[in-house]
Amino acid sequence: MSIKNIKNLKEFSTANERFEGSHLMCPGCAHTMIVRELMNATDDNLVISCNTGCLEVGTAVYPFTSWDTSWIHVGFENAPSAISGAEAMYKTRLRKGSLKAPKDPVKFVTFGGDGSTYDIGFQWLSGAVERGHDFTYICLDNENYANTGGQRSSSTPIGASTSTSPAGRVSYGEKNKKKDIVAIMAAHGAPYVAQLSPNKWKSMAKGFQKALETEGPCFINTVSPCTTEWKFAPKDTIHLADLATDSLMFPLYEIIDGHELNILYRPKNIIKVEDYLAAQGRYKHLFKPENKHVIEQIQKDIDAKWEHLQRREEARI
Ligand SMILES: Cc1ncc(C[n+]2csc(CCOP(=O)(O)OP(=O)(O)O)c2C)c(N)n1
Ligand code: SF4
Ligand SMILES: [Mg+2]
Repeated sequence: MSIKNIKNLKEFSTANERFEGSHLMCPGCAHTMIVRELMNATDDNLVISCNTGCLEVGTAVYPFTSWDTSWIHVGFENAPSAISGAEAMYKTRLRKGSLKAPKDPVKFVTFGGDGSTYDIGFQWLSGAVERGHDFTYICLDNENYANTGGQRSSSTPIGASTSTSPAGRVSYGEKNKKKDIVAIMAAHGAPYVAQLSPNKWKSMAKGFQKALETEGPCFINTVSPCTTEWKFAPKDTIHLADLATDSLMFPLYEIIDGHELNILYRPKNIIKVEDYLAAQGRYKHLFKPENKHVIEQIQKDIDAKWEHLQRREEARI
């Protein structure tokens, strides 16, 4: 693989223009930043499949496309199956000699939102990883079904108000804890699994490069602040990602071969989760006195998870 220069942000951010700025995503949407970070991290030929969601709907409005790569859209849930077929066909044709190996390698990538990844498309993702296809799956985790009006998903954190877990007189919002998709994918024994965030662009680019270089199925969960459903100003997207990583609401780490865990970012000053929550309209009801216990619970869960990750890293288990 050809590794791009990831030392200089200016050079990196204009390194590869394979994803056009013209699209219908909201201003400030992190999905597009994450896609650009992937594109800028590599010169490899890319075959990309997309589940239905904001990214697909906003970047492929017939007869236009924002993608200057091979790009497949299938259903809401089965882009991992589509990419499995493309990857298997590519390898078979190379083996049989009906296709000449290109100068730059071909890499297979799938993008899915949390709705399609954690919930509705999970079985297709699990199957593709279990079969061992050589591809990288990137989940754009904005913690809700944004494209259809901000419904809860199993990635929605406890306390968030969504259109199907609305906060009000009788409810503080989402009641269930977020599913740990990183642990679930690591438990498949995938060779490379990570959680990355676009504000830490160097570690995100390195993680993408590692995944593309690794033979076999790789899974990356990315934090994707959603200006519309998290309810913050579009100019603050990266600030929100900073608050997410510095409060450890989204710890950044990788798991290799299902067991070796490395923490990728240790904030110098860990901030209270309150600061992260206060920056978003979807959590504003938590600051009423009767909901204080929810914030305390979220902080407790974060502290326990951080402790667990550090112990796992130290113990090398
Ligand atoms: C099988 C099926 N169920 C539901 C839908 C409707 N649908 C289209 S996009 C979407 C939400 C996508 O949410 P997510 O995967 O989190 O992506 P986001 O839009 O948040 O990036 C839904 C429910 C569909 N197209 N197909
Ligand atoms: S609703 Fe959210 S995820 Fe969808 S385009 Fe807008 S900011 Fe991006
Ligand atoms: Mg989503």
